[in-house]
Amino acid sequence: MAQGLFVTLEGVEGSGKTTQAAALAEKLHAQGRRVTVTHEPGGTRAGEAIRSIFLDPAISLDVAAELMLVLADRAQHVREKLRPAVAAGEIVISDRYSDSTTAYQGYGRGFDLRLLGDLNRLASDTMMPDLTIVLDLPIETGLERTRARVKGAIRGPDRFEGEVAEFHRRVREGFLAIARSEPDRVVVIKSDRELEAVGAEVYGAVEALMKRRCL
Ligand code: Z5A
Repeated sequence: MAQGLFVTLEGVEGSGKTTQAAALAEKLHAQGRRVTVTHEPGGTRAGEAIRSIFLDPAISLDVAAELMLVLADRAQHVREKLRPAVAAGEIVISDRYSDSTTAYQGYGRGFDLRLLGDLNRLASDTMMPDLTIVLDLPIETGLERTRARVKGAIRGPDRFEGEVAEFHRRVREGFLAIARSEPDRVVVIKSDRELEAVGAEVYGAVEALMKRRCL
């Protein structure tokens, strides 16, 4: 059976990853393709349990413990879900993956980037995305979008939504630095635009990859 594809969506919060992952999956489904949409942290039963601790600001977590949780989540996600689905020929779309660890725990929290590279390789079993799309926008726009959502919801801000603007700025810069260092894998798409315009570019990037792979 032909190998599938592994596509990740990355970016600061409120950049539109979840919305664009769903829209992309719908377009691919409509073509009769087999698609799995998943996310980190989460995506497996163990991952969802980890996610609830990871995001809960009422649970005190040292930054090293935060890092270990997200790596444990990825180790399970890769082996239980991502690798089997790609091996079965599916197009797998993950809302966040290892670049989020580099951006949040590396650029945001200050962990050594080389150490994170080693830990990411261990957790991901060296599984890298075929394509990563970084949805980029000013952090103020992303935070406004998520604050509007928090206002209308029962829950308050999660661990990261409560961080200072400077943290989110470093994270955004981290994603852009990753894109500069790996231009063959990572595409940056401006996401402070109409949903449909962003969606068309996201689909265009995936379509170009499918053509290159003759899928
Ligand atoms: N994290 C980490 O630290 N290390 C790691 O290794 C990993 C993760 C894997 C997960 O939070 C947190 O975990 C994340 C990093 C950390 N925290 N932060 N920050 P999450 O999964 O709960 O949330 P998120 O990943 O940050 O996603 P989000 O806040 O839900 O944002 P999004 O998925 O990018 O955006 P969205 O949900 O599609 O859209 C947000 C709102 O904007 C929504 O109301 C949309 O309708 C609206 N939207 C979307 N696009 C548009 C456009 N184009 N125009 C107008 N409005 C729009």
